[in-house]
Amino acid sequence: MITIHHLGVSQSDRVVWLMEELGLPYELKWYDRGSDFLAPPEYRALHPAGTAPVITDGSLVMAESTAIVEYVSQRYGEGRLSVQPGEADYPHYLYWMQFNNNLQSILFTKLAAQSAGAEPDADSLMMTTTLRREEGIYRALEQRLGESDYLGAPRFSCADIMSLFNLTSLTMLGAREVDDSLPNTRAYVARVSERPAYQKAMAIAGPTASRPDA
Ligand SMILES: N[C@@H](CCC(=O)N[C@@H](CS)C(=O)NCC(=O)O)C(=O)O
Repeated sequence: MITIHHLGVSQSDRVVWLMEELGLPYELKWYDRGSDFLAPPEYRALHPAGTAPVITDGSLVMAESTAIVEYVSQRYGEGRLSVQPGEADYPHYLYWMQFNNNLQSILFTKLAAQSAGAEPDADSLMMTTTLRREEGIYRALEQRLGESDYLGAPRFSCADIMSLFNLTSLTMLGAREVDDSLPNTRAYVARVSERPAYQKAMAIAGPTASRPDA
């Protein structure tokens, strides 16, 4: 059985969501963040990358949520929530499976520049590029969701599981709020958040959940 090593208030909640969508059994092992809000030493010891999520599956220890989600979907979910190469929307699926890391690299570049003293609208090459990329990625999101109810295909897929955290919880860390300026994205967040498996997963492991034995 897969063990999800869940770090509180983190994007490892998407692996719980995936398992609930697929109706697969899993064990949840909960780790609280330290007072510095970072992963505790026992979490960082799980995998050399030291990031959440991590899953274990027998002797396999796996990090990086894009890889984990596709691995579980293909190996245990018969690819039901993946988009297959023969499907028309396959290129969209590949693109939107990268949205998570794409957006977070832009966000963290911006936050790093700001914490080094740069003004949000400073006229430096790094800030100009970062702000342009940030604007571009939300423009791409709005355009895609104007054409399709879901990101990776006309139906719900792993690309949606990968992306929602960035439009909800990540705003706590400075990501753009999904407000009236992003109407298609706003409607999408409302639509996807209604899914029973999402609501169940967030009750178990979402940002306001606490460890079951607490
Ligand atoms: N690209 C990675 C990002 C992982 C990541 O940044 N995880 C955060 C939690 S949301 C983390 O490990 N934070 C704790 C720390 O760095 O100490 C993935 O999708 O798995």
